[in-house]
Amino acid sequence: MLTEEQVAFYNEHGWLRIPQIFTGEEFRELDADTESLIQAWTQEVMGWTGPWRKVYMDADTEARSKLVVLFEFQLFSAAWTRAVAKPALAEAISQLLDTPNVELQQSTLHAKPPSTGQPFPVHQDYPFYPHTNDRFVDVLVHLDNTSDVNGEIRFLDGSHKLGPLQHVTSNPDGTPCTPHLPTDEWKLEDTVAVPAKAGDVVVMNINTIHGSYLNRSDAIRRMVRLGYRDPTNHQLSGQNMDRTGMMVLGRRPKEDGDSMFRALYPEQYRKAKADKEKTEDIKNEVDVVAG
Ligand SMILES: O=C(O)CCC(=O)C(=O)O
Repeated sequence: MLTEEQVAFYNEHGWLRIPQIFTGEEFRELDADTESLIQAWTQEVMGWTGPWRKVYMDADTEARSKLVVLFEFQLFSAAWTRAVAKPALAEAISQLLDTPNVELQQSTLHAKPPSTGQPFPVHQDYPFYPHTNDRFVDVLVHLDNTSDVNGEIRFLDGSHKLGPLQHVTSNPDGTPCTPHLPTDEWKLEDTVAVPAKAGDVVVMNINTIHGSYLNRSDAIRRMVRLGYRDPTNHQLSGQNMDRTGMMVLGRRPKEDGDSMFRALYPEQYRKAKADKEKTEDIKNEVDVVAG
């Protein structure tokens, strides 16, 4: 359980480090599974795109900069299934979201390869998976110790209070790029460094502005982001839209007009509803024409 001071710190600053949530054999299993999943399923990719790359990196670094990504860890490893539903973690999230019900929305590995691991431009997570309100917490599970050398997470303190901000979403030539905040207005230098130990988690509000520097060390820096929400906080678009998440605490409340079909298969539900409305529109038109 978090203390009142920890919850108040999160509400004030928009982030919180919770030490040693994963320890001992549990941590060793996560560490080993992550390593084996990276070997089996991932490849190094160029990573996030956009004009920020030329501001954050010189030409040579930019050309070499890489990222390793894997989504939905709990679908690849039983140790991760247990980890995402760990009761102590779920209880802590429930306190931060101020809800008895907690739903997992996604999980994403961001691993920065040695020497070239991509920096992250300052951004909010909101544009990647917008929701109707900010009862959404991102949990960064640290698999390695982090510091200035390997690119620890950094926050613009208290920035969650600004609410969702307009992000840059296209390159100068009009092609789409990864959402990030304009580099002339929002600077990584203004952020607070939050170094952490392997096994710690660092949590943040969906609207907290954050980023990180390049990994300059000779070892990989691995972090798994777990997104949790109050199940009545509905997603509007983006990553994992229309995927029903696993409940890790409490129960899914039934809302007005809800049904089991809608809760289990939101995409099919929306399509079926749109088809029905279309059919009804056609029928209405026919009725009008037929007089
Ligand atoms: O892995 C990092 O350093 C930053 C991750 C991040 O920006 C995110 O998960 O949204």
